[in-house]
Amino acid sequence: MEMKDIKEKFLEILEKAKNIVFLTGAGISAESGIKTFRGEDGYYKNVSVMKLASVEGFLENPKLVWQWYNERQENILKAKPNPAHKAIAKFEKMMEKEGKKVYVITQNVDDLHERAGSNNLLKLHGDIFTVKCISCDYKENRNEVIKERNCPKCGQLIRPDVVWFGEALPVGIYEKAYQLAAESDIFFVVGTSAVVYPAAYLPVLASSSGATIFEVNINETPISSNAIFLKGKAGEILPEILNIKVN
Ligand code: BJW
Repeated sequence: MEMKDIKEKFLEILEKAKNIVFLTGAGISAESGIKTFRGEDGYYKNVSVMKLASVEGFLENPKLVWQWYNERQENILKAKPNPAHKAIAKFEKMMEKEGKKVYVITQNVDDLHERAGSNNLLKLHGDIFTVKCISCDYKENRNEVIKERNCPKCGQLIRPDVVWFGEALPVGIYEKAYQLAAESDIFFVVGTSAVVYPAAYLPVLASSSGATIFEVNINETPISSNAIFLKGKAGEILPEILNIKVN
């Protein structure tokens, strides 16, 4: 389908739509200079996923895992929201005036959607600037490179408050995401390889509940055959399809 025809179809569906949901992944932040996980230049290219993103990996080598998170925190602090984050945030405000709701469900632990101005945001995999104790209930959020390694309450190790493999998503967050997907009329899948569950289940659920799926990615994914696929960079495609001017 040509971009012109896709835009027409989008506008036609949008007219009747009440709930529009965006599921985003690492690819949406790539144009802000943040690496993805599974790409050619991705974080998991040289080091095993389980060494960096599992409790077992962390307990085996907390120094290595913390070094990775500190580098990422530093990089995110320097990064700025790109036209894709901005277009979604502007679209939310624009749709609000028409009585429509726009939600973002992100797998990203960066804060670029917040900084772009998205308000209805669910973070499935946690937040890189929050730390928690592996033993007690200590938790703290600080927008900086967090260098402490031990809990000020009990002295045990502290870790990033993110969701690693084998861990449950934050309480109530998946349930809310599930509900939003089931109630969506339009469901955008942006910059995710759609291989990590349960996030990858959301577009499937949305589609089986009757939503139209639009996917924006530089490569096809397991979702593509079931979606209107827009091949290209999120920062270029989203402003165009949403018809939003961003600076
Ligand atoms: C562009 C672009 C541009 C580039 N424009 N596009 C069902 C089936 C099979 C397995 C499972 C299942 N259910 C559960 C599992 C196990 C597991 C899993 O999914 N495994 C599969 C990988 C096989 N899932 C879990 O373990 C989850 N937990 C769980 O299920 O718990 C159950 C439980 C219940 C109750 C009690 C206890 C347990 C947790 C998953 C956690 C994932 N965590 C990570 C790390 C988060 C912290 C951090 O950031 O450090 O999340 S892994 C990593 O992958 C990160 C990401 O959020 C996630 C997804 O990656 P994403 O965003 O898709 O990035 P990439 O790199 O993969 O893709 C980037 C894409 O962008 C590509 O497609 C590019 O083409 C594209 N792109 N530039 C547009 N400019």
